[in-house]
Amino acid sequence: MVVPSDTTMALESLPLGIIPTVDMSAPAGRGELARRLVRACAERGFFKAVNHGVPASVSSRLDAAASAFFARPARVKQAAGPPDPLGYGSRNIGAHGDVGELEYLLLHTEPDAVAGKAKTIDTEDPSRFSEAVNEYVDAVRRLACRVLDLLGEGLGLRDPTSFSRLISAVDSDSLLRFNHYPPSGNGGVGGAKGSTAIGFGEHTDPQILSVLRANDVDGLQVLLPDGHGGDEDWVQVPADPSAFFINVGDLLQALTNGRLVSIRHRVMASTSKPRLSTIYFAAPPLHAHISALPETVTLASPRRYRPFTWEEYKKAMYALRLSHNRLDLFQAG
Ligand code: GA4
Repeated sequence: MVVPSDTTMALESLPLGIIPTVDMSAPAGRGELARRLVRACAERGFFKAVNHGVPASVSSRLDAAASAFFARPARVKQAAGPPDPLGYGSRNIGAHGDVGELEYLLLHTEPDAVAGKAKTIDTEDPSRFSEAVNEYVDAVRRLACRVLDLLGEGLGLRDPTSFSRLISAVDSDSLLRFNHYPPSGNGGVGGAKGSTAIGFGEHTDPQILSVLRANDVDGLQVLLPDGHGGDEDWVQVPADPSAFFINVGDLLQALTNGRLVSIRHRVMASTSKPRLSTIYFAAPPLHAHISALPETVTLASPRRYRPFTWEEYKKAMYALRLSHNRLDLFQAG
């Protein structure tokens, strides 16, 4: 047996795990962290980030604001809707008949947009809500930028900040989503078969990167990229309120010419306890041109998608069902 004497080799051969866990404090150094992130995003499109640097107080303040909103009477919540596409919604997802066992709140992360919506969300003290959101968005955006810069480095990009610059632009089109899944047992819609009720149907996220955090209730499942779509390929992601779950979005798949993969995921309704999750969808400005970075296009790996703008992509996504494989429409050819 050959034992690698070189530490780097030994670290690189560490198993990825079905759900890779990445320690963002970089105990093995920045280079190794970058390589591990690339491997996780290329082989799974998904990882769990621990020691991520987002203070627990920032997350709990946001959770308190979201829980207070969802605890309000239906009539009050409806004043923050309907989702057009932003705002409060219940059961209906998008405009083409997709439904799930949840209620949600979708916000644009631009501070003026948050302040405007906060008036209908926390009528007593709108600034309490908008401050909690702005503070959280700043912290998760920083985390997303760090991940994207490390991916840029790990992929050997001439400008490793190419991805993070797109999401940190002042006119970035990033969103924040709160999902509240009530228990589906006790005569709920899921009934006796509660665990088979769909909370949020399978889909890929259209943006660049998604950063999710949830309470201690399971439900999130990911489809392994090399799976064939059978039920056995769905992997349950055990809940961990102290971690962030990060996935590659369609745009990052396009920007890396398919090197990093946008995975399909879904949420199954829980039978006993409510699940609360918050997702930051890091997106570029509407006018941003999305085209595979030259370093990712080679003879062996020719250009897979035609260039498009985020605005164009969004138009297509809102015209389609949740589970549609939207990137297929943008294949080069
Ligand atoms: C999926 C990811 C995000 O939650 C979201 C969703 C959006 C919506 O709820 O308005 C979409 C869905 C998501 C993709 C296809 C369209 C649009 C619902 C739907 C059926 C906010 C997003 O950006 O795309």
